[in-house]
Amino acid sequence: MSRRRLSKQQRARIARIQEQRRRQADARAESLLGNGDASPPVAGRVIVRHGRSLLVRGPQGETVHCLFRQNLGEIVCGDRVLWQPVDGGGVVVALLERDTVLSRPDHAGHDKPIAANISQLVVVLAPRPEPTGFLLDQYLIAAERIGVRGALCLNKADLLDDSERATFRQRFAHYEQLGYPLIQVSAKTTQGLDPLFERLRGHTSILVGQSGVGKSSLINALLPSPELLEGDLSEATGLGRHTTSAATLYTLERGGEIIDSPGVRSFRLGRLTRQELEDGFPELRALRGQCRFNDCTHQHEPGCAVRKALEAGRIHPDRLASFHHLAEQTADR
Ligand SMILES: Nc1nc2c(ncn2[C@@H]2O[C@H](COP(=O)(O)OP(=O)(O)OP(=O)(O)O)[C@@H](O)[C@H]2O)c(=O)[nH]1
Ligand SMILES: [Mg+2]
Ligand SMILES: [Zn+2]
Repeated sequence: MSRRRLSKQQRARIARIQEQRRRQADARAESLLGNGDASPPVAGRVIVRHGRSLLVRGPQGETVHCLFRQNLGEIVCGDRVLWQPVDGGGVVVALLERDTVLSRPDHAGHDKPIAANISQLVVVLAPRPEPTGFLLDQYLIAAERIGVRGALCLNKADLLDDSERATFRQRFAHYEQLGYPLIQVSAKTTQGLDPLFERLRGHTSILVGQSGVGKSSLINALLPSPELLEGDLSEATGLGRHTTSAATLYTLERGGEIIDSPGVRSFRLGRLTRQELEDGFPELRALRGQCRFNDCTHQHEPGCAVRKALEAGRIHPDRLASFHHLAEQTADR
């Protein structure tokens, strides 16, 4: 039997089990609602989602475990909802409109939301694991596309001496020129946290990046009581490490909200047209319409404003390389 056939059967089996669980969850939610005293629904904010249950923050800041009606679609961390108090918990009965949503395509190419109602995306980088510029660029394009601020946080400054620290920062200095703030910190020593607090104030920010760069450690350092982070929100790996398994929202005492997210190896953007891709690069967007040919690929065409800017040092070669790489992936459109 071919591998493919087997995995198809497995997929069908998984789909059946999921559908069964979905129906069971729905039945549970409905029966809880039926037993309730029909008090009016209240507003809430989704703190974290674990499978078919949610931790929701209510109007008084209290948290309540909620089931949800399964026809509401994908509910994620940061969502605003209406929930109905029932015996020992709640049932989410409505999903309110989102300001923004960060998503990524699943295996089938459908957009899957990761977090909602964010206003800032902070890409966390560290000397170890070695950063990949391509991943960084993909995240910043996602931020541009959903219309939220992008920023870079260089963590683990304590691993570097003064000159290495300057070199590391210099490596990303061109992002600052593009309007993405650069903040160098150490979650371990808490060095540099004040500028980060300032940057987070007034925003709902999501921390994203490779696994192990220190997103959870940073949130730990930013929160007054670190123990808030532990418990069921992160799971221990065999290596004695904690790796985040679900996006989780925290409120900062000094203002703002911050979402921890599971680390990734890669972040795929959905299908984008060339135009949409160019819009994701502020430095390319600024040159819109200035190439001689309006379908210029910025590779070898005469009169290319982008190549001219590259030669003049106004566009970083790595950024243009990312663009070409992504343009290839998104094919001919
Ligand atoms: N030296 C040093 N180590 C750090 C710092 N921040 C985090 N670490 C360490 O880096 C490792 C990974 O930290 P995490 O906070 O779990 O990283 P993460 O980005 O949340 O990882 P995922 O949840 O898997 O995405 C841990 O061993 C931390 O102790 C730092 O500023 N300096
Ligand atoms: Mg983590
Ligand atoms: Zn061009």
